[in-house]
Amino acid sequence: MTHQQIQLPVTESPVALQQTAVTQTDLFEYVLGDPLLASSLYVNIALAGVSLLLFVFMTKDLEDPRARLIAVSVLLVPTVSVASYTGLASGLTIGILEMPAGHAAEGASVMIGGEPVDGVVSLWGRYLTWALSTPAILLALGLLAGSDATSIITAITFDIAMCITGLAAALTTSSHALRWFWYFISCACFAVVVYVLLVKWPEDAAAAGTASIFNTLKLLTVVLWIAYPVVWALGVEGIAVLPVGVTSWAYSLLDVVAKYVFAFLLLRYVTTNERVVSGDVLDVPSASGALADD
Ligand code: RET
Repeated sequence: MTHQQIQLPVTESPVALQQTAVTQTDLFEYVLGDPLLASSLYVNIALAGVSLLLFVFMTKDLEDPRARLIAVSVLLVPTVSVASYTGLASGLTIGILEMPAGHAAEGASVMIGGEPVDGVVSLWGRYLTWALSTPAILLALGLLAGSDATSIITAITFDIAMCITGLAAALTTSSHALRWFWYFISCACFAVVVYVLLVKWPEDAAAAGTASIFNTLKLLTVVLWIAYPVVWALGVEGIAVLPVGVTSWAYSLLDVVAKYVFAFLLLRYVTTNERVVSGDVLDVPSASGALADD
């Protein structure tokens, strides 16, 4: 077998070659080299793991189908978290993005492997995994409030739309204005979720006898969730006044309360009040029932 030598085109700008050559390993090492950023990710992997074990222990004896579904959706939250933070820590769901003209981080560069690389480090994997964890939080809240399938599905679909359009806002590099347009669409979807949480579900929870715990969790959720778009806007994706490590810690701290403290309070209630939340999984009025009334 003859070995032919392949001639690579000679480029005048070796930097241009480096731009495309940032590997996952480079990003993995970049994270490890920044103690603030690394701790914001690794601490959360550990916390999510411990929470998961605690929550499994707390819920293992539940028997009622609705209480069990609440438990399963709550258990999904730290499970997704372990995956989410592992994706970020490993460099799999992190990228270097060159911000468009007009963005505060336009022309910025980062040191990767001792070399400057054009762009900023974006932890875009967060927005992707929120599309799984936040619906699980909403499903648990909707079930706790004893809400109907229509309002639960409405809240969840707009919430997923919020996360995916938030991801689009973070990943758009062609136009500064379009980044903010995506952000605006995401906020509009968020408004629907907030409406359901503040207006629709409290009425259902009052009827179901879960108003007191629901209102505590509702407040916790609405206040903390509002902080996420604020961090986005201040962080490197938005007006870039917060550096990557600080942005990441802000999200990580919000996550600790919005996920683990929230989940603990909810599960403590469900395990001690199983009979109050008991019922069918989703009370969808049947079509035949509606016809029979005619
Ligand atoms: C983004 C940016 C675009 C505008 C809006 C956002 C809202 C994010 C929220 C995230 C909540 C995440 C939670 C995660 C738990 O795992 C995407 C930041 C409105 C509300 C609670």
